[in-house]
Amino acid sequence: MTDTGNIAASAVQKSAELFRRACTLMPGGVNSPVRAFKSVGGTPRFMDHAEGPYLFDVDGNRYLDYVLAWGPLLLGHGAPTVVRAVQEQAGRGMVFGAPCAGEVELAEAILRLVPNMERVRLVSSGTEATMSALRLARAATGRDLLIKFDGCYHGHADSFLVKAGSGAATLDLPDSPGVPAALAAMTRVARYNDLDSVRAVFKAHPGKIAALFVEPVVGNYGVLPPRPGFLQGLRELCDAEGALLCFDEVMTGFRVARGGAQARYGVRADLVTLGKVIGGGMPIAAYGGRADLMERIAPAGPVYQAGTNSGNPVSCAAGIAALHEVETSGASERAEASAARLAEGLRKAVATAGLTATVNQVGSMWSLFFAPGPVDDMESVLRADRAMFVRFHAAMLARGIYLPPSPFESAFLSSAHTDADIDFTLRAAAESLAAARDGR
Ligand code: KE4
Repeated sequence: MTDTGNIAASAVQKSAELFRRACTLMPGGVNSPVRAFKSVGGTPRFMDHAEGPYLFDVDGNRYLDYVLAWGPLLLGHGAPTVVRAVQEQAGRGMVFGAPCAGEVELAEAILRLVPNMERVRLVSSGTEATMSALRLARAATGRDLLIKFDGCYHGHADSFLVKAGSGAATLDLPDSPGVPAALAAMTRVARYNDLDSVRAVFKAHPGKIAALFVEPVVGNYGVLPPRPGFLQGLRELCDAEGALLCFDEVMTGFRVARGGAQARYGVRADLVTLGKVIGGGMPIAAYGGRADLMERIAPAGPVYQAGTNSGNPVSCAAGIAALHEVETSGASERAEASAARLAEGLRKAVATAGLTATVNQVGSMWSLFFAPGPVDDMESVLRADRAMFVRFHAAMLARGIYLPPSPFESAFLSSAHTDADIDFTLRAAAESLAAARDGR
């Protein structure tokens, strides 16, 4: 891309027609709510193909992709080693319903890369991973209650749909109907980056908290970094109260550092959930951690959890190829360097436009909030100017930059984004910030 493209609304007619049909077939016309563009308006773009950092929609428009399927594509779209691995495995067998070597190799790669992971169980989605980790924590401690943080999202299992972020926040449904009140009451909510609010929950429920789940770097309320000492404080509180500390690294895994948040911040979790990057674009997730906990999972122990596609051979092949790149090619570090360069450029563009905005970036995750800094908790996110966000998002989309269609999401970088792509993005951002500022 040499100049900022200009994708007029009329250039999305095929997407509009597909969306019209989709809405007669699937709730909201999508299979995951945040894709529906509800909080930014306009036509969701139906994608036809993708390559490297680029998406191509059904109307032939090209976008620089900063959503990257909500995190999995650390290597960008169609990484050759991943595609070859998928093709080769698919030809040998899509699914066996029996163990295969790929599960062993992927588990070995995960245990090499993720600290404190002595055992791992592969599942098919992040929701399954956190749901299973919670069941294990309740079984291991004999306790029922869970602490989560407002704005954090851990998938859509009932116990986590309380003050949830991501699409639930986007649609203003942080507490979903259909979750029994008695179950929701077992989820106690604290404030991210506020250790006193965590102490208060433990004090109110002594000996009752099975586990504390946290996104160590929040990605589902935009990117919110932990304040110094916050994660270590959670470790100490869980140790003092006999609760398990669970890092939900479905998003932060391999993105905030090659070894995830445990490596970046030097804080040990008892259980870790993973997803996204470990599948290289194919559906897979995992939970794991201390052997004495994981050995309670059936068939080694009595805590039941199962899945038809758990450890799917094609997904494992993709994940092995993706994690090989993480281990050998510095993919995490290259994506982080690009994200840091983009974040610095955006801060300069904001200043040039005479606007107030905060750019948070941790590893290869980043967010731009139209709010004064620091932005590191729910209250500060809610102070952001959402109308400005909507105008900025539309202006960037018109210039061929595909940003998350919600202020409650993280944007990402891949190792496929080049300096030229970043420069193009910054030129588009300068124009888009001015357009948003002037109400254009
Ligand atoms: P899945 O069930 O969507 O595979 O993973 C759930 C999950 C668990 N934990 C964290 C920290 C997550 O970010 C997620 C899923 N993330 C969202 C994006 N914020 C997935 C995109 C979507 O819901 O369509």
